[in-house]
Amino acid sequence: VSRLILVLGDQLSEGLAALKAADKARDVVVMAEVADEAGHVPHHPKKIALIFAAMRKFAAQLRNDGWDVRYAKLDDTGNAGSICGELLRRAEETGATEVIATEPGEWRLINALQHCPLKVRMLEDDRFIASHSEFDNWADGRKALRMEYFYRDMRRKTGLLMEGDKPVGGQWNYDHDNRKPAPDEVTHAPLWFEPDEETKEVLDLVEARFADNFGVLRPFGFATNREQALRALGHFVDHALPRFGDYQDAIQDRNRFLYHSLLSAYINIGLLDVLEVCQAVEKEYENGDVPINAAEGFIRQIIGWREYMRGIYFREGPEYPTRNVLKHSRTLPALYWGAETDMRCMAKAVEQTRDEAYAHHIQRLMVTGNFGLLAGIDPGALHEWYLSVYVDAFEWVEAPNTVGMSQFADGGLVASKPYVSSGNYINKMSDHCKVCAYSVTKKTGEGACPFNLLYWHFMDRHRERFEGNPRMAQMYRTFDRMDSDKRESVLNEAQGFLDRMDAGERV
Ligand code: FAD
Ligand code: DLZ
Repeated sequence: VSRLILVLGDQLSEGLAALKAADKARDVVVMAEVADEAGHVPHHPKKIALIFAAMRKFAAQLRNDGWDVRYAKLDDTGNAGSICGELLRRAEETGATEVIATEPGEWRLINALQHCPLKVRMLEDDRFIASHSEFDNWADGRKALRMEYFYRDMRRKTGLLMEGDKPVGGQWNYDHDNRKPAPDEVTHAPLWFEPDEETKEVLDLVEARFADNFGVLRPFGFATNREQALRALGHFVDHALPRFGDYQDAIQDRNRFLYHSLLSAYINIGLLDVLEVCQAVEKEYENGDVPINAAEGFIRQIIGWREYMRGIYFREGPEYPTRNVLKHSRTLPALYWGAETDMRCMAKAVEQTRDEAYAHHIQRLMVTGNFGLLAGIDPGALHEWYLSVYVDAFEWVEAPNTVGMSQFADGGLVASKPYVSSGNYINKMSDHCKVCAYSVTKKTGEGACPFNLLYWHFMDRHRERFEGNPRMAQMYRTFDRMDSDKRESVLNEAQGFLDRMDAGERV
């Protein structure tokens, strides 16, 4: 009797655990575009298009390799609408009673598979450097789960940028070199791909079915198969990597991508393997083509942050995305969905999110994330927003970044202090403020930058929790040194801004 081998839309890797455990001669691969997955949050149309196009091409490749693949397109008659429903349909069709799955990257879907009335064997997803038990062994008994120490273990485990048991160059981390504002001239552009016939068919489907979702579908240029993703990797290491480190934290008004790789979606859906990506970067360093701060900075994001986030998500369990220790409850303002705003940094970050389904890390953390935290927006609403609008968003990586790193809603498990800043940080790292309707140098009064006002509002709201944090004590001293009239007017103006925003006025 054949078994069903489930391959999800972010499991498009030839070496997937379920495929490795299968028998090509008798087992049947099940892949399905389903309304449940495409509709549980309002995904950006580009994200849906990428996943469907890449799924179709991966299915064709598996068939070419001799697999029996049962593939359901979204508009096929008989499409059961959910992953479990599709498995049941294929079980009936083939007589199979057993499913081999690779653990999904979201508790919701793990739960759905566990409750599916078929025998489901769920294998650990081994497309990561650290297994669940390795992460737990590292975490057990530690008071603080700091990424940096986990990262060093991952360097030792992979041997990446190591000389014996020592980090190359003598330091583990070169982040202090990675904080330059963007140069005037950015010559690099990411590699895009012209949609082929198969991708065009998907674009038409997505246009017809998801027209109301936030986000611009065309032009669509993402890589949709492994060969293209490998070309995107090659393009990045050849052209952008040398300057990746220097400008990693920079934001530029007229350039959406700077020297970022745009590889996250390809890695997350399985078109690229984490080790192959990191080894390609390491090789450039060894050849003398890129500086250590670029190579180390990039590799840290992947074997450090990415692996660490996954560890946290699975260790903390299904309730993690609902955490809200700061009890923030503000409704997500319409400006996150493109309503006009005079805050240039917010307008530009949301505009490019709508157009590209992409914003780089500092935009997500220090612009839209920072604003959400300062304004006290419900972290659950922000979580749903980030999960919806980015092409690379899957809950295992998105939730710890949003709920933990960006919103401090886990109480400091991921971040040792909240990532909040006034307009000053945005002014230092970007050129938005030069063309903003607000004045970043004004702390109060007409035209004062809302980040300046909200920063003190946040600090004041959460004094009890953060005053004792040594990394924040200095800011409380600064606040307390202001004369009381000024303190009062900052807080009143911040409240006025929030009231206007809540009332739906343009802010
Ligand atoms: P680069 O800047 O070129 O970085 C290289 C690679 O490092 C990325 O491709 C990615 O694989 C990895 N990486 C970098 N930072 C992180 C990080 N903090 N966590 C995990 N991996 C990282 N990343 C996602 O992949 N999916 C998400 O849903 C996601 N949501 C986020 C939400 C918030 C609020 C924040 C602050 C960050 C989020 N990130 C997420 C992390 C990061 O912003 C993206 O990985 C990055 O912007 C992707 O663009 P890139 O490929 O050009 O990255
Ligand atoms: C994100 C997504 C979307 C939009 N659609 C599908 C789909 O139709 N079929 C599928 O197998 N997977 C899809 N995915 C990816 C899943 O939602 C993903 O596997 C889970 O969120 C776990 O990471």
